[in-house]
Amino acid sequence: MKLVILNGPNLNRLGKREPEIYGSETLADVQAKCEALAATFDATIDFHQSNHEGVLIDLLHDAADRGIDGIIFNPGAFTHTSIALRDAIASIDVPVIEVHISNIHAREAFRHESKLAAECIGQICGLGTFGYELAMRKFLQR
Ligand code: CA2
Repeated sequence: MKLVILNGPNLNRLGKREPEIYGSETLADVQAKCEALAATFDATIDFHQSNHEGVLIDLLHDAADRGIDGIIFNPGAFTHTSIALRDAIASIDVPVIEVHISNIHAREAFRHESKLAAECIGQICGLGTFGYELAMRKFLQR
């Protein structure tokens, strides 16, 4: 089982500001937890963060070309704006789970809509970084 975990813009700042919304873990902490979980299964993960929409599109295409089994995607604020990322998810056969650390439905109105969720197999939000683990477990039990 090969999984890719993608993180969008500003998630490299995790743990440095707004801990009341996003918690105090850094993205490196999240990566370490995901790698530890993968190690307990026969699984590998590629963990990426980019602030650039085109780079994220390339990583989605690349995951499909490499025969990756599942993608866990926190698209950051691109969630609410990006038709290009929606089209990229629609263009690949790999199942994608959208993950958000915060509960986007309980925040500002502009965060309530996801342009991407309809092309994903599911969305997890509001459960903190535990959402990454839940998404991994969904793929690992398939
Ligand atoms: O809750 C999430 O995981 C989000 O995807 C995080 C995005 C936000 O735009 C989405 O609406 C929901 C923000 C990424 C991280 O932004 C930071 C801001 C301050 C400090 C640390 C990270």
